[in-house]
Amino acid sequence: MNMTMQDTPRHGRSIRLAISVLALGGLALLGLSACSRSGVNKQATLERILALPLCNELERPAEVFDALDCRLDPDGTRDPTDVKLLFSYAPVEAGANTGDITMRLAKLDGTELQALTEADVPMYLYPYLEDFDGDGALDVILPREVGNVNTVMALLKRQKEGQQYTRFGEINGVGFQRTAEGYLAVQARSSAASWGVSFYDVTGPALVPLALIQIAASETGEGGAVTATKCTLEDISAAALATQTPEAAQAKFCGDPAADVYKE
Ligand SMILES: [Ca+2]
Repeated sequence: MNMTMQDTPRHGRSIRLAISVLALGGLALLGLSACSRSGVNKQATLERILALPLCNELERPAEVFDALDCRLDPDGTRDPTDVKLLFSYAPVEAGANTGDITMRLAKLDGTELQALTEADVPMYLYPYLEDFDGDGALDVILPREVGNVNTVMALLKRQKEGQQYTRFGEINGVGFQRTAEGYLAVQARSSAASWGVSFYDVTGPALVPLALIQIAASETGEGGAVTATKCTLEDISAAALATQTPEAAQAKFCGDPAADVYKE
């Protein structure tokens, strides 16, 4: 499959979102849409899409840019109106250190509804489905790069109305969870003895940082087990500060279960 990425920025971490709704109508989806008019060929298209491996069942690629095209099934059925997410990994030229991953949203008959490109990806990894904002619609978590411990992840949010996805933002951490207040908390390892937990508002059209706390091991017991920690508020947004004092914010965020990073 040839993925032509035009005007792709080759420097920096700039992200290009290429959303083309039905704009690629003449372009073959997996080289198949030209023959998708007849029932027979629709069946063939369906079989070709379903023959792609599920991204979340694939092992992490052994090489940095050696990934297989794959699919995710956010709807999980075989209804013809069901949508599939098809991920293709653009070939990376020798010497290049980033590549592009394109997510295509298609119906089983091959109709392409959207194409969204995650550009300048330093490492090809496989995406998975998770409702990160808790609105009931399964979103896509697309890892961009794994460091020593933390992973940079793009969040592709499924719109509540309609089937489109938008790039919501990017997080970096070991894991994430939603708090009782509906925030997204991202836990990142800062060093061997400290963690950072970032809290985000996920109720708007994009990820909004609210606060960052640091949790450091202050006492260790037998076997290096952490027996006491110190939690401090490192950063807070103006919006979050408008409704509470820094002391109250520190007490709130440090008291959140997401701050229990040393809990076994
Ligand atoms: Ca969601």
